[in-house]
Amino acid sequence: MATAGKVIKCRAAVIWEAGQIPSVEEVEVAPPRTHEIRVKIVATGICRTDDHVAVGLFPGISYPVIVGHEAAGIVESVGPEVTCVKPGDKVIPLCVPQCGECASCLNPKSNCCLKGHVCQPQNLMPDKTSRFTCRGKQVYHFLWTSTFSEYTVMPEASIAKIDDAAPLEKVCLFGCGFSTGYGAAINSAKVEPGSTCAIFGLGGVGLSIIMGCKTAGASRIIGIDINKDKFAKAKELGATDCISPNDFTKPIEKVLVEMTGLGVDYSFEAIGRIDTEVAALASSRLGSGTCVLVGEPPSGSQLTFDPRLILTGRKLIGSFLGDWKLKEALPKLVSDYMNRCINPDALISHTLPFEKIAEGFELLRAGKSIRCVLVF
Ligand code: COD
Ligand code: ZN
Ligand code: ZN
Repeated sequence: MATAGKVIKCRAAVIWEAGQIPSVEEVEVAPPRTHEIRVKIVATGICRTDDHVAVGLFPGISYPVIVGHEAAGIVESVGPEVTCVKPGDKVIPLCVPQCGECASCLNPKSNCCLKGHVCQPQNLMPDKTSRFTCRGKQVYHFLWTSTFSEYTVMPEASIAKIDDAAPLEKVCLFGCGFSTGYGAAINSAKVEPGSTCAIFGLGGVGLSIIMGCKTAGASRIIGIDINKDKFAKAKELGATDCISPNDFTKPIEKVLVEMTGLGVDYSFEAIGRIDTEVAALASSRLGSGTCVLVGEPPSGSQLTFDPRLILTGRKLIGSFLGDWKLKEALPKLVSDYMNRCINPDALISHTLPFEKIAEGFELLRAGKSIRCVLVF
């Protein structure tokens, strides 16, 4: 392309400091270096984690920063030694990389790539420099994705090539929310046909867990949320019951045990709160239930609970980005979408032009959106 090897000036949303929502600016994006790829982002969803950075709740972040990690786009140019994609390919950025070489990538049971942000918190490219500048200042990267920019640069490990026919303004959700929730049910819990499930939190992630439970053949799927506006969509996607803790005087775990006899076979926490994590564990079935933690509580939180809850046969497990090895899993998930086996389209409650990103953040904070997709 005519822009290959050159600095590109384009729109991006910069968070200048914690406590500010992203502001749309003109930024300069340097060309990709060795093993890097520059991508034209076509569509990007807003995830709660992006807001955590805006609010200042995400650990280890340097500002100014460009966030965004749930997107789809087209390769504009590639740096030296890139082999996995070429200009023009449709791609999804990976907020958890798959380098293919580290101990986690070589372990079939783990997707926690040791080069990723969880193991090595960093706001810069692997060579410790940034490709972004704005108003003469260096701007930091986020999760090696920074998709709230019309053009962004990412390492080869953080990109998956997808079907040329995929609609980018829809499949962007595979980059985070849908894959996180759907995989928690399918891969982490391995929900079985005929089982009972409880999902705490009916945001985009919780609703994707519901879709996973339904696909796996669960017979009863109970959604729990304090915002009853979420119930209609949860039922449309497969929840058989929806309840609000605010409608009961007794603890919600007691309500769930009474509803199911001994508790649910699988409980999921998709809120990111310590109290609901303990409630989810206590709602799982005595002797055989599994509780899956999906939501990330504020940094520094400590989980405490009566150990008898697990000594009596319950299992407590965690799920990280749906336990997918994303580089190899995303092309298949997108194929399943193209073959109409899975369909997260219903999660998209709003589609806005990129310039209206502040409105997208307001919708998220007001609990009015499930997923807001921004299109460039
Ligand atoms: N009881 C019941 N429901 C509640 C409560 C409560 N006390 N508090 C909030 N809720 C509900 C809200 O009304 C809302 O409907 C829902 O919980 C949360 O939904 P959202 O829309 O805010 O968030 P999601 O679904 O987009 O994501 C939530 C997670 C907590 C899963 C997410 O922020 C997270 O922590 N992800 C895990 C970490 C991870 O995998 N990160 C990868 C990159 S993001
Ligand atoms: Zn996310
Ligand atoms: Zn790795």
